[in-house]
Amino acid sequence: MSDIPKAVLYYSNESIWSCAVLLALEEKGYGEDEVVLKVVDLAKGENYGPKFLRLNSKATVPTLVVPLDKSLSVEVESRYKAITETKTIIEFLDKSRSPLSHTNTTSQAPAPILTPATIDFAATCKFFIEDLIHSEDGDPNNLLYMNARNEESLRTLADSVLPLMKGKVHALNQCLSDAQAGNIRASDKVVKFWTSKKEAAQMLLEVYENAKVPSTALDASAQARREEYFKVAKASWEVALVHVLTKLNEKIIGPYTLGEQYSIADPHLTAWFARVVMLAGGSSSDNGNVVIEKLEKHIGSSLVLPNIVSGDAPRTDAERSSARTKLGIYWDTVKERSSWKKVYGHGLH
Ligand SMILES: N[C@@H](CCC(=O)N[C@@H](CS)C(=O)NCC(=O)O)C(=O)O
Repeated sequence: MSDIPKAVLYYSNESIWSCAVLLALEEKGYGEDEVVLKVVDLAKGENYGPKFLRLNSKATVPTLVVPLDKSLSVEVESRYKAITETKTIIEFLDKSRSPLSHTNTTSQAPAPILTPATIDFAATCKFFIEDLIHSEDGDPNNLLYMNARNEESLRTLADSVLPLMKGKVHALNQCLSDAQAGNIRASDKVVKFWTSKKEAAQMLLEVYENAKVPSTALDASAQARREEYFKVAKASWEVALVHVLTKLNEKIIGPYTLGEQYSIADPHLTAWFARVVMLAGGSSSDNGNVVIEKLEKHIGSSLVLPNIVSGDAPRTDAERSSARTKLGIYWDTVKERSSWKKVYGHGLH
């Protein structure tokens, strides 16, 4: 069995969408030896190297490289394809391990089907994943980079994101100079891609590098860039994210996204929510009420999540959880699962 080509997950622990896939692997009962895990160091810009770009031209993790169906025997030379979107990776993982397909596994864990069985639920699931959790308004990486709306929080943020941003710019500069010197071969398209990524990263880098300088001591253009940064940060946290949180709190059926059963939407929502809570100063030991309070405090008065009014239809898990909002109940419910403990047991990331 060890000779059979295995799927390889390229991931990073710091990557929120990688965490969604790690949650899904555990929920689906994949054994440790079924998928090979390979770390991609984003702080060293490993995702931008030509080798990784050949797998995924968007340079993102998670990326799942799977042997093609017909190459599952050792005699046939293996052929692979790369799946480069979290949504598609989780769908693939859901389909690839079913109660009837335990052939290549050492895991005895059940293989629940996470994809909704009805057209209506499939549409609702798609709405949660695409229109809310993976929407531009809720982009957790943007929320990370824009997690400062005043000078004090900008100084704190810079301490945590500077190494990553510097590593990224350094790696992109290296790729560009290697290509120019002819040390590596890169198409015009790839050079353009590196250049645009570098420019975007450099703009943020400049704001973080100046973080310790008071506004009054900045030159006019650096001051304008900081003002613009705060404007975008405010819109991201106080308008766009509030919209997504409010919709989620309204639409989650409860206690899980689609009701009583854990579904394919849940690894996405759990990872997304854990990241947003972490950015708002929450921790893995907080309960559902505390994380909502911390979110409301961090975001400010624009976030008001309505409590579930007592007298609503009784919900078993809601009764078990003391949380007062649907998102709070969601937090308390997913925290009990082994997937959560495996991925976030040592803290949010
Ligand atoms: N749409 C992609 C987004 C993946 C993504 O944004 N990945 C981030 C980490 S969570 C990444 O690889 N960023 C690399 C970089 O910005 O350098 C998905 O859903 O898989």
